[in-house]
Amino acid sequence: MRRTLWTNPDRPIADLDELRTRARAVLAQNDKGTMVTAAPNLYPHQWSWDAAFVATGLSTVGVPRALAELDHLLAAQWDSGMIPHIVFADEVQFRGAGYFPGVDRWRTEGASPAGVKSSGICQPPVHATLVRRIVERATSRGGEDGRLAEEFARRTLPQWIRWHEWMRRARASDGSGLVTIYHGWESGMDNSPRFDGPYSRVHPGDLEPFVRTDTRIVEDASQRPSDEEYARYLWLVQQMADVRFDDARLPGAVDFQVKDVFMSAAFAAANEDLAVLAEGFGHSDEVTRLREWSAEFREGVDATVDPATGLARDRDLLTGEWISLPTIAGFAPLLSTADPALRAAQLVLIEGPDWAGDPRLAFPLSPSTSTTSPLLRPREYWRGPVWPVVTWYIAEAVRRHGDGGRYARWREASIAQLMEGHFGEYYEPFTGEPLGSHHQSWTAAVALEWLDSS
Ligand code: 2M8
Repeated sequence: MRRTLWTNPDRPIADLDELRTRARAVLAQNDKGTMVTAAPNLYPHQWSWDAAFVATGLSTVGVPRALAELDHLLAAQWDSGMIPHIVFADEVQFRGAGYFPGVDRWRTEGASPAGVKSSGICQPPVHATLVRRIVERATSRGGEDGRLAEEFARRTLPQWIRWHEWMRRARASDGSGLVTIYHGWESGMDNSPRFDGPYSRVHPGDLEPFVRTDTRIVEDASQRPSDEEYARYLWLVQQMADVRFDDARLPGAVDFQVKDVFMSAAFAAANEDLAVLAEGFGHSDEVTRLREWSAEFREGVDATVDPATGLARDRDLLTGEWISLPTIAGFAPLLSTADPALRAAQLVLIEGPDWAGDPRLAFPLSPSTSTTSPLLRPREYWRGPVWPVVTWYIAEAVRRHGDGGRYARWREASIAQLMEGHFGEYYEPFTGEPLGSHHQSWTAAVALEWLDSS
C-alpha cells in the first residue's frame, strides 16, 4: 500500500512554466560567476560530474554560460589528464562552516595546475556525452549558439581526449574494460551498499582528527553517511595524498580498489560521444581509438552481468570478489550495451516490482537500492533514495537508443516528483519527500532538460 505522499507545506509548483522559472532561478542563485556551485550550502564548490549536468541544463537557457562552466572545469585538468572531482571556489563561506574536506586536507598543491585548488580524485566521465548534447542542441538552434558550441567542442576536444586517455591508462590499462576507483567518492555514489564490502576492509590508522560540516547543514544525520564511514573516506584521502596522488603508486598504497561498473558504462558511452564529436572535426585517427575504447568498455560492462539477477556487478580488486548487490549501478548496461537482449531484459527489470514498478512508490522511478532489498535505507543518501539526476541520465541513454516511449514515461514521473518545488538532492522513494540539500544544481538542471524535450 502506498504511504501518504509528502506535500510541500509552503507552495508547490503550479505548472510547467513555473517549474522552468524556478529551476532557472536555482541555477542563477548558485551561480558564483565563474562556477555554479553544486548546491548553495552543502556543496559550495564545483563538482566534476555535477558541472557536466549543470552545463547541459544551462544550455537550455544560454549556451555561452553553459560552455563557460565546462571551461572552468577544464582549467583544473591536471597534467596527467585527470579532471579532479572538486574545483574549490575561493573564499566560500557558509554559516562559518564551509565544506569539509577542503583543499588543505587534500594536499594537492603542486599537483593541481598553478592557481587552481582541487581535490585529487576523479568522478564519472559523463562530460563528453553532455558536451555532445549541448553541441547538438546549439547547432539545431543554429546562429551564434551553434557556432559557439562547435568552436568550443573543436577547441576543447584535445582536453577531453586527454581526460579519456588518462582514464584508460591510469585506471584500466589491464584491458578489462572496467575502470578502477580508489575511493567511493570517485563513483559519485559515495555510500552505496555496493561499497560496503570494500569499505569494511578499510581500517583507518593514524588519521588526522576531523570535524565534519555536512551534518551541520543536513541536520538529520540519518540522511548522510555515518562518522565511521567518513573516517574511512578520509583515511583513503590520506593514503592517496601520502603518495602525492601518483597514479603509478596508488595500487600499492590504497586500501580500496574497485572495478566500478557504472563508471565504466559511462566511459563506454562517453567514448562513443567523443568519437562522434571528433568525427565532425575530421580527426579520423582519434575516432578509431575512441571507438575501440567504447567497444572495450561496453564489452567489459556486459561481461559483469550476473546471470542470476540480470544486474551488472562491480568487482573488489583486492579480494577478487564480484559485488552482486541490487543497486541502481546494476543497470549500467542501459548506458552502454549494444546487445538488444540484454537491453530488453534490463528494461523489464528496471520497471519491474523490485524497482520502478513497486506499487508502493510515490512515483514510478527507480530508487538507488531495490525496494525489496533488506539493504534499502529509504532516507539515506545513496542507499535508497531516488536521485533525479540519475533518472534523467539513464532515461537520456535509453532515449538515445531509440526508446522515446520509455523516456516520455520517466519524464512524466520525474516532473511529477519535482513539482513539490525544493529541487532536492534526492527523494524518499515511498513518500516523495525531498532530502539532503535543497536547491541542488543538478536537480534543477535536469528539470530544465526534461522540460526541453518530450
Ligand atoms: C556527493 O559527494 C560529495 C563528495 O564528493 C559529498 O558528499 O561531500 C555525491 O552525491 C556526488 O556524487 C556529488 O557529485 C557531490 C556534489 O553534488 O555530492
